[in-house]
Order: sequence, then structure tokens, then C-alpha cells
Amino acid sequence: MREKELLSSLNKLEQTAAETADFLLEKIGKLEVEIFAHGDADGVASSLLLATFLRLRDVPFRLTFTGPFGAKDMIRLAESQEKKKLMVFLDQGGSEVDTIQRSLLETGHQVVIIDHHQGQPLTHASLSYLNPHLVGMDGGLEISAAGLTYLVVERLERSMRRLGWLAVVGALGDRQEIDGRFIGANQLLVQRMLDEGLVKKKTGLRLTGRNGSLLNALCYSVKPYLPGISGNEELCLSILKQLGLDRSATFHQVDEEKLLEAILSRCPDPEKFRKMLWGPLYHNHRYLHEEAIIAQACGMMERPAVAFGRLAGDSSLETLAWSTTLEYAKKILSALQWISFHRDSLKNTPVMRYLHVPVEASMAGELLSVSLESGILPSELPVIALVDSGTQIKVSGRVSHTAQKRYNIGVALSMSARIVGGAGGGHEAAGAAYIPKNKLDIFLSKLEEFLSGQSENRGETGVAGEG
Ligand SMILES: [Mn+2]
Repeated sequence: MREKELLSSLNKLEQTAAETADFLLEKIGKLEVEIFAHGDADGVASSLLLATFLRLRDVPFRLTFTGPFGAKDMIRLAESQEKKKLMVFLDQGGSEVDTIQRSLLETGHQVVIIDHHQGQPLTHASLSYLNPHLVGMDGGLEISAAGLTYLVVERLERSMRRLGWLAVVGALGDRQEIDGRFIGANQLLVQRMLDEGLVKKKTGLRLTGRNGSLLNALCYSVKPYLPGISGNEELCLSILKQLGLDRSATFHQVDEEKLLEAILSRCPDPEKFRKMLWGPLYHNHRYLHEEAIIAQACGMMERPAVAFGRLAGDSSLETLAWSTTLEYAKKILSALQWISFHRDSLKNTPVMRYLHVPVEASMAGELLSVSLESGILPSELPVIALVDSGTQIKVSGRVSHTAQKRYNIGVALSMSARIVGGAGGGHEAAGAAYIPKNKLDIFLSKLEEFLSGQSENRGETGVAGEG
């Protein structure tokens, strides 16, 4: 996109953000504030931006990390309220505006939705709904919920700008940086922060764990996952040995370029991994790609509060956040190994592939993303993971960046889930749903139908992304 068009689309977004800012400002003194944020890196970064703003204004609030509610839980939420409140949904809500209307708006609550997932438009006197899709922007790639929340609070409080780096953490957590580049509103926001010196940028090795042992950083690397290296301590030690180092070596002892070459010399597809490993590093007091990975890992391990505390600067959480990240990496690595061994359980249809995976529901989406990025799963069709979760099945879907822009997995999941009494949503390239277990077959056949309809209508242009 040209600079001019970019600026005008950001302007449009900022106008809508200004309306949300006004709405928020008008309500916060009068109503109790209840925040529901998605428990991933983006949701946590969004909630920290809003929470910091509310603290500055001495406004008390309650913050809960949750996934999308679904109709039943939303009704329960509405029924459990003794007072009328200001309910704020961060990094979620877009896929369930109709439910929010029926259970919250029509029972007298005020609602703010700040979300970049695809959703239906809704206008209501008691609602402020900020969603880039509604102003013609691709929320999956061009801006995160943290970026949107930043646009809102920065308008109301200039000092919030020093927390602009949280918008970068949200975008990185949602994989909105493609081949080392941001696009759309992200690109402009990041450029502004660089110009103002609020964030710095250098080029270097994009491994996580710069403050810890080099062996751990290599051995537990899942973003990127290094085939043959991640999870293989022996090989990691031999890479260190090649550089004249032992297991006690730290990041600071090594020349990053030499380390890169040593890693690549052991990689099956060095040119592909060079692009994944070497690139821009945004930083201020911390490295933002690391912050995003750690926050995402804590979220996936169902410890979003740890991610929140760490991002808020609580240094007592350093050890717990990092050990949670390693725990998460171990789980992902063993799940990847499981997938590698069970590749024949992958079911193929002309428009998608799907498989049941034995992981926690919260990890399924990340597992698919890593499997596609690293080539463990073939990437030219949408891939669906099915995870048993009580009486329901959690469904995660991903479309690889390298796949053609023929599918909108968020819409396909949302529509097929709805038909079987479930709920779902997401972006073009990443989505999730919960469905009743006994309706799986109908769900899968509907999903296949929607995806083939999309692939016929959309032809073969463009490149898909993920958020
Ligand atoms: Mn998000």
C-alpha cells in the first residue's frame, strides 16, 4: 500500500478510535468497569494499556482473562450482574456482537468492544465498537487489539505513549510481522515510535532467552522451531562446541552472526531459516519479540496474569514467566514430535486437512502455527486441529502465509460452528471454534462446504496472513 493510502486508512481508524475514547471517557466516572480480555499476548498487552490508563485516572476496574464467551456464558454473565456496568471486551467480542446485544445491551449495560477479529457491524446507543474490519482494514494483518487499544488511550492521555511498545508486543504475539515487516497501521505506528525514539530497532538473531543460557535458547526454540535442533540437547551442545563454548555459555558471550551460521550449518533448509532467524529486533528496555513470545507462552499455559505482571514490570515474576515459557516450549516440542509421528492420521479433503491432537485446548492454535511455519505440516491447504475439551471439541484453524488467499478460515469456522450450535470466529488466516462433540461430523462437512465455496469465489490471487 502507498504511504498516502496508508495514512488515510490510519486516519479513518483513528477517527473511530476517537469515538471510542470519548465514549469511554464519558462512562468511566459513572459506572463500574469490567474488562474481559483474551488471555494471549495481544489480549494481555491490550488489557495492560487500558488498565494503566484507568489507574492514571483513579478508576477502579475488574479484569478477567477469558476466551470468547459463547451465548450461554454471556447470558449467565448478564444475569449475574447486580448493577449496570461498563463492560469492555478486548481482543474479543467481534465474533459475538449479536450475543452481546441480546444479553448485555438489551439489559441496560454499556459496552465497549475493541477487537480486530472479523465481526458483524452493530450500532447501538450503549455500544462503542472499534474494529478495523469495519473501516476496510484487515485486522488480521494490519493491526492488533493492543494497537487499537493504544490508539484509544493515547488520545486520552499523552503519557500513555511511552507504553506504545505494548502495541508492538500485541502485533508480534499475533504474528502480524511477515518476513520481518509490518504492514498497514502497524507499519505506521511502529515508524512513529521509532521516529520518536520510544522504540529502537536493530538487526540480529531472533532467538528467545537472551538473558539466560544459550543452550536453553537453542534447545527450546519454538518461534522459530528449528528442525533437528529444537529439543535436541546433544546437537545444541555440539553447536556450542563448534563455537568454542560449553553448556554454561550465555548469549552475551557469543557473536550473533557466528552463532547464526553455526545454527544454519545444521538446518535442513538454511535459506528459509536464515530469514526466520535473522531480522529486525525491536527493543527498548527489553526485546519486544521476546516479550511477545513469553507473554504468549504464559497465556497458552493459562497464566495470563503472569504475562500481565511481567509486562507491567514486576521483576519478581521474571523467573516464573521464563520457566513457564520453557514448560510451554517442552509441551509444544513434544506435541510437534507427536504430529511428526502421526502424520498419517492427518485426514485430507480437497480444501482442508484435519487431525485430532492430544494437547490442551489453549495450545492447539499455536501448535498449528508452528507446525506450518516449520514445514512439519504441509501448508498449501487450511489445517484444522481438533481437541477434546469435556463435552465440546475445540477447533483451531490456520491458513499458512504461503497459501494463496483463497480462504477465510475465521468466517468458515464461525458459520459452520453456528450451524451445530457452537460458536467461533477469527481472522482470514487464523480462527477457532467450540462445538458440541456429538456434532463433529456435521460440523466438518459444513466446514468443507464453506471452504470450497470460498476457494471457488476467491480465485487465486494474493497472499494470506495470520493474526
Ligand atoms: Mn489479537
